[in-house]
Amino acid sequence: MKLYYMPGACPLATHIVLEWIGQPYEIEAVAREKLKQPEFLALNPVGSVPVLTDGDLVLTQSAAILEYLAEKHPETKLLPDTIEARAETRRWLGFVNADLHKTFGVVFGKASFVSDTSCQEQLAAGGKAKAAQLFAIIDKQLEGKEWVTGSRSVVDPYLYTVTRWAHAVKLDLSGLRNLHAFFEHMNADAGVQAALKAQGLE
Ligand SMILES: N[C@@H](CCC(=O)N[C@@H](CS)C(=O)NCC(=O)O)C(=O)O
Repeated sequence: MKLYYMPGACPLATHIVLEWIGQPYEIEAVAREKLKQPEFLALNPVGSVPVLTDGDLVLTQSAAILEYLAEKHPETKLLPDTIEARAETRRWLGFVNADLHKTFGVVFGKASFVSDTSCQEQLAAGGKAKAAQLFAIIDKQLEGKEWVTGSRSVVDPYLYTVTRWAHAVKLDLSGLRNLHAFFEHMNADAGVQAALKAQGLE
């Protein structure tokens, strides 16, 4: 099994899950300029990471990859047993992937949406404001919980990854004490620390 990644980007969530699984795997860093070159586009026509290969399987899209790993390793219990609990996990996976992550796509990728630099700044500011609203929602969900859904799941490393981005863009998360506690608890996790170290992010 091999994970293609860029340090600190969304594949960090998959990387943490691979650590939690505890089976051998490989990683390969992809330079940003290589993403849109034919060799990498043959793996992922979108030209983005993560890509996970497992034998003949070439899988893209974080949510699909995370669910694949959880289903391949049911012993990790990263997806729960009942259909109701799995639906709840997918709800929060969708929230992090399609709402939070996508909003950061606007902040980090502002230049790909508009060429005018003042419009880019406006777009990034709007994205950050939207992200702050979304973090407030997940902070509420984390009330009284160590993990987003109450038990450890594929959602947690993904939320951890996007929370790192929030810190990188100096998003004001003060007051979101549940999110802060979650972040500290993830920072102390051995699998998280191993993935950060492997990506040169300690
Ligand atoms: N929908 C994809 C989005 C992947 C994505 O946005 N990857 C980013 C890193 S977090 C990337 O490779 N960006 C480079 C680019 O799109 O040029 C997923 O959920 O995996």
